[in-house]
Amino acid sequence: MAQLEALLFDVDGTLADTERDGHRVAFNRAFADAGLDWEWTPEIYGDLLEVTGGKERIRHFLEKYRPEFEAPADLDAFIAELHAAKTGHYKRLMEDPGLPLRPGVERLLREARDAGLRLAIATTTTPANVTALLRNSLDPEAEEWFEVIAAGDIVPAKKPAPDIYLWAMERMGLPPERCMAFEDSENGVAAARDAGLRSILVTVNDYTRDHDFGPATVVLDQLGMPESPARVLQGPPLVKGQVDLPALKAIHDHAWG
Ligand code: XBP
Ligand code: MG
Repeated sequence: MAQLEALLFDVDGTLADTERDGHRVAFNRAFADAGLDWEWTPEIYGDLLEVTGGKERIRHFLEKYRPEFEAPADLDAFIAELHAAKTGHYKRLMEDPGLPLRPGVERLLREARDAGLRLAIATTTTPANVTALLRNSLDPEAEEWFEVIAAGDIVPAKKPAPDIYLWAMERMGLPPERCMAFEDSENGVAAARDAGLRSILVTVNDYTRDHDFGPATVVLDQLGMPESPARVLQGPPLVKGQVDLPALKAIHDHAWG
């Protein structure tokens, strides 16, 4: 039986519900600062989320929603500058008003650390965003909880490509059968699956509830807390209504048989 050694966490939508009230607001503030009349409503943003990566998302928006936009000669530089401004707004939003972690995330991270499980991040988002969320919503030293923080442009292709998961496992010197991925979206599940991970736990959110999570081992509405049990939407039942260490082992065993 494959021994579970490491938990690899996606960030946006998984550790916290960062998209609608975090990233989306930061994008709109950067657009306003640049004098652009681009307003990403929650609905438009939900559609744009099919493309991972903020710079890639801006380019996708122009192609799909603003084909008439007279792009500057160096569009890459224009997008990069806009995205850097957005990242600045996101950092400030994580500081004030801040954004809470999803239910059960801090509980599970602390339990896993205390039990000696290795922790890593595997995310499409910009590294500075991971720092801002972890420091403000978890612990000022929380980055040190993670052996590897694999984020953003560190790899050539973003999710659904498997690159970010392969990079994280390579840095940890671990094979897929000793790792479990925590995700929120079909892009993330596809990335984990194509990196060879079979042990995949999904917690859905309002943007991803209707995604196709076929390859996931278990799909939940949240990780669960004693006062608010998790609901299993797909996969084996949880004994205690929350994802705790025994549940992680059962899920991993279910995935690897
Ligand atoms: C989510 C993403 C990111 C964020 C925006 O990443 O696709 O692009 O939406 O962050 P994940 P950036 O779910 O893998 O954590 O603007 O920094 O890309
Ligand atoms: Mg995500």
